[in-house]
Amino acid sequence: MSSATPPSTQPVGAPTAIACDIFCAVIDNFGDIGVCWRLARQLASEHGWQVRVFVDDLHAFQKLCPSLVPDRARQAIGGIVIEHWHEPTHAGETLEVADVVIEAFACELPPIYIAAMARRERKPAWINLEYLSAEDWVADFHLRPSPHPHYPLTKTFFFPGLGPGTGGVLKESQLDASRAAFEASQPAREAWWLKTTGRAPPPAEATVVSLFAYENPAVDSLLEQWRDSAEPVVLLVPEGRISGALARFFRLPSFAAGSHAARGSLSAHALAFTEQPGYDALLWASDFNFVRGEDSFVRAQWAARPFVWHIYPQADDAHLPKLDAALAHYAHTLSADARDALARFWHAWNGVGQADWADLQRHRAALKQRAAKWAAELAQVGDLAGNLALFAKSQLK
Ligand code: TRH
Repeated sequence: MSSATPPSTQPVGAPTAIACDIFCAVIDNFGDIGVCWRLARQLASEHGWQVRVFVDDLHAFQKLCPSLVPDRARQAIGGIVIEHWHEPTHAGETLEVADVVIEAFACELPPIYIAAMARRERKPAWINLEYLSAEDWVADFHLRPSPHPHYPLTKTFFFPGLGPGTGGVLKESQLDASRAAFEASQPAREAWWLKTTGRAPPPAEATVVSLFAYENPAVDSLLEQWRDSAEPVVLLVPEGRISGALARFFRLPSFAAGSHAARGSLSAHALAFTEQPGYDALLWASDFNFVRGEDSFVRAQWAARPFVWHIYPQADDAHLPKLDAALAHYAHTLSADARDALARFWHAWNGVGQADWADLQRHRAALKQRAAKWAAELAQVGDLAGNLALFAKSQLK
């Protein structure tokens, strides 16, 4: 039996591979490093690039990549080099400039690194990877060049998005097949439930909900609605910022990983935060996913199940137009009734109005259908890593 690499894939780290440096400053939570790490893994495994990730917070990183050693200055995981980036001037153990330099979310590159980029005979492709927004203006700004004021260098703005003309969102080439395999395999799902909750899968009539969210005042009423619902609701809650509300509701001192609790129709399991690739199975095991920020929001779309988005809150409610822009893409083919119910619920979950679970559940079948169709539509925009690799290579010619 041959274990040869498929013909289209270049082996990771081959000498001729494109070298790529990704710089990531963690603002908070896990989305900054979550997006960078996912991108790094995909550029390495699917495009054969030689990737280095500079990240300033190895502790946040370790949560989604447990094999990382937080006090190590330089290490390699899965063929990807990880450098602890001591912002702002540090540029790694040795100053090597890559072919493709990705500055994530407008974090500033070390000045000595920029100076070295300018000295390099073959100028690197310099990309500022922006945050995801579904707003229309994104397509106009995607791939706009920005010449450096002093150096002969041009930085290009790369905008993820949900519509045509944007950079798209990250999607691994094997993702749909992995989801289909999980969905098709009863033993795989049983094993997942046992490993993750210590219990067998719930009965078919139960609604399984995953809950990954920031602190949210709407959760108290929602927990009451689930407690009082006619059908059983099984809640899967990764340990984190919403856990305190669960503890209060169940009158427990904490709702740490491994905890189980029940009230009325609601039973809840607190889950350990998994390594990043493991998060998808939680979405696939659930009927309804509550997600947040950027990366889990994208994963919920690929999971092709109805979901509710807790958008990252910004000053002056600047996030609300972004929420509506995402709804405009996602919900536009739903009936007016279903679209309004979804918008009401998403708004309520983001602080505007009252979250009414029964109102949303009335449209469950339509939402389920839409979720699957949307995943197919979104795939038409192309995968971000592929789009980025294509653009970067066009710059290196
Ligand atoms: O953690 P987030 O809220 O991240 C962010 C940050 O706040 C960031 O500053 C902000 O700009 C951005 O949102 C919009 O949510 P997000 O983006 O979903 O990132 C969470 C990551 O954690 C994602 O990659 C999935 C991963 N994850 C795991 O690896 N294991 C888990 O068990 C869970 C629940 C998540």
